[in-house]
Amino acid sequence: MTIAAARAFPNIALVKYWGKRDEDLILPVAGSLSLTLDAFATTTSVQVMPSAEADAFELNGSTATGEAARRVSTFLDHIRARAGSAARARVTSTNEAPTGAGLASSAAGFAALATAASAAYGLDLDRRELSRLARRGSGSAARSIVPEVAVWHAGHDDHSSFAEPVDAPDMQMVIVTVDTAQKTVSSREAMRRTAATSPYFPAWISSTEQSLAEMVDACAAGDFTRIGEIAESHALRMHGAIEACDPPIRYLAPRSVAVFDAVASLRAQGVEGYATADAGPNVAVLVRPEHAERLRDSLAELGEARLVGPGAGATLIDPSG
Ligand code: 2P0
Repeated sequence: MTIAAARAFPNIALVKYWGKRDEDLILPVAGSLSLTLDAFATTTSVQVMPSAEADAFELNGSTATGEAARRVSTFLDHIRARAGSAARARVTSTNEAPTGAGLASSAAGFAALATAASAAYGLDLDRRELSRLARRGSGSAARSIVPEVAVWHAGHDDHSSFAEPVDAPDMQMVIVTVDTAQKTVSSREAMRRTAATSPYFPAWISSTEQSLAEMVDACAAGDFTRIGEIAESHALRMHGAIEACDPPIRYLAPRSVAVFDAVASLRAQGVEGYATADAGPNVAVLVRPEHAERLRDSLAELGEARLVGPGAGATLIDPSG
């Protein structure tokens, strides 16, 4: 095959990935666990072009240059090395996430690219191999290969660091967009700074290992309340470690904090949701399916609130469609 296309969705971590132990292989300091969404898809097609002199990357209808294009080419180099090919490729990608909402994620992007490009270069990879490959583009992409709830095992080398599905109870999420501005410090840079300067980083690693073990048990037990409690406190620990950097980084905005407070007060009224936030001001609220619409309606005054459910892993689609 010389042309292939794939679709993948972003994921929201309930136990977060924050910090690398190997920058080249993208091995994390600890494992993580996430929910793949059923919205904000990225669709990517890859055509191998044996006579082209360079890779070409088009994102949302515009030719990408600089860092974004370099990351795609470096990623294709891993696939070319494995496929024994020197041929360049044309990569065309579109994502459905609203610009700047923090969901136009590298996770969906590299999961779709890994799936499409490996097929276009003639590699036949199973899901575990695709997860390991996607990880080389962006750590969190390892999880977007997997449907619904994924655990990413930290591992100790390229072979042992991959995501796989875990059983979990039914859960939904409300994504509350409080700010659409681009973040000022990338996750990649902020992870480095946290590892190098945050006095809380060693505690972050050990507490993440403990949270992950507890989270995996809570998922297996179908204990939604415990899953939510771990997710919310764990997210605030990540932001605590990040805010303690030198110079400091703060991703949460006053309106993000207002959403956390509103979620706590809704909980006291019997609407069971738990808030989490990534490297930006927008908040994702994990919610029991039976409480989802009420939670969404209650949070709509604080930002655009969208209800999303568990989604599919990365899948090949018809390149002509
Ligand atoms: C996560 N984030 O677990 C955490 C929580 C953001 C906050 O994974 O450097 O874009 O490409 O491996 O995957 C964002 O990190 O970083 C991320 P790289 P990535 O979802």
